Amino acid sequence: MPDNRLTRTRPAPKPGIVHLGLGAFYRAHGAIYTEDAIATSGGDWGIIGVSLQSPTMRDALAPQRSTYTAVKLAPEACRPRRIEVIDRVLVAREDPTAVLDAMSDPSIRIVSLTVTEKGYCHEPSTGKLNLDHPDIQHDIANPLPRSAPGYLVRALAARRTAGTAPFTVQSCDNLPDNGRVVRDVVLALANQIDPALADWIAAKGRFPSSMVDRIVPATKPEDIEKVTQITGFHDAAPVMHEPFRQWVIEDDFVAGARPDWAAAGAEMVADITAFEHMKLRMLNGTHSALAYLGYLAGHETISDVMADARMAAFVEQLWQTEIAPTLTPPDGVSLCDYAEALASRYANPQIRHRTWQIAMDGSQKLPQRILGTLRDAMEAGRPCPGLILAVAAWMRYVGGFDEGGGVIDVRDPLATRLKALSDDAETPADKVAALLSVREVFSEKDAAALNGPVTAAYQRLVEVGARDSIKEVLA
Ligand code: CS2
Repeated sequence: MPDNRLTRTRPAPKPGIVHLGLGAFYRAHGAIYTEDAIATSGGDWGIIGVSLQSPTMRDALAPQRSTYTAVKLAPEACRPRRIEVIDRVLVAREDPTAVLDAMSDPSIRIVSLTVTEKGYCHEPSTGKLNLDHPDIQHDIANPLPRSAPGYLVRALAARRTAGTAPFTVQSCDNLPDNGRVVRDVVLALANQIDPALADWIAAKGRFPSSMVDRIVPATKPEDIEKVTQITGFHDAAPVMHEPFRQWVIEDDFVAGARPDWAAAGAEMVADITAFEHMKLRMLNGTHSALAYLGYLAGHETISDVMADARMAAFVEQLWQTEIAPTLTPPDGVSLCDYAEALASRYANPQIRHRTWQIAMDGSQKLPQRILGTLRDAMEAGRPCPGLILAVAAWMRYVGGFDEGGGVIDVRDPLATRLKALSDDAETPADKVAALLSVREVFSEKDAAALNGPVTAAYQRLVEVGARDSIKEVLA
């Protein structure tokens, strides 16, 4: 181990939170808000991080006593900061009992999650728990779980048996109404195991929704080098993030117990719906559109995409004529200002956010990012050629070949099936029809409405490519 290895300067606060899914996003967002809240208002809100699958994060953080560097990447400078709010990291696959014990401890009052869309084991088009999911089948039959919903249910069961109040379950994933989604999957799974447990959770549990926002690209090997250069310490797991951050939280916690996140700048509100629609459609919707089209057009990162004037004009058109008209903004927020801020966040050249990274798991993302907007716009009789093109670009992408015939490394829980559907169909029209039949993504009604326009857009992608297809949809 290098002798300049990063380490702690002070003990971690006593834990009050268990966080499932300790990736870069949470370490650059929720963990920093929590550290700031404790610095201002105190409280036993240290964090026990849990990796559900891989030991990588634990192995990187353990030698540095769970501390790490968060680097704020402003266009003009980067600012490192040492984060010390994490107490320890557990690996669920290695020791599920240790995770359940931590979650059952009465001093833990919140279990938060960033497990990505697929971690909820639900059907993206309906939001319902997928009872055929192999991890869910396993978790119904076994007391030591594999899935995030399984951990929540088994730990809540242990608390009920011990006479302890439930913890608050706080989803921090990019899902609409994420509190309701996690509540529904937890109740559906609890009901399979013990209906009385489901009743207890329904009566006593709390599942506040939250809207999270900060652009955090995956940490790359060169980032680790850079952090050593600027801080003098070797950190095996730094996080690189943009300056902007936003967290809007529905203020509904068991016994009102939570860190004073408002002191750190979070917005505590009664209803987050307007914030969440705005963010999922304006930010994540265009992120996904630019990821597929940008990747096909040969752009490596979102800032590269924004440096291409045609692509930048395209995203403006998406915001102004296709997405914003479907939204009612939160009180006091202007969608024009919001779009302008997004354009400069995307263009930040310090942020090397790969189109390939955002393109991951499209089957889980499309419904809430793009398909809802399309449905609303089409019902109102407004054409959406840009978003239609984005759906066609996703179909082209999951077919597995880029425009030069190169193989794409498609990461998606449905990747094999999507590729087979595309490969087995002959013509563009058949490929589009086959992909529209994937009911986890497209409802029957969506598929019928999208078939004609998406087929036409897909055809153009094949004939002229992504950049010229974009030119054709620009007004
Ligand atoms: C991105 C998000 O990877 C993706 O799908 O769209 O992670 C995005 O960067 C964040 O939601 C920004 O808050």
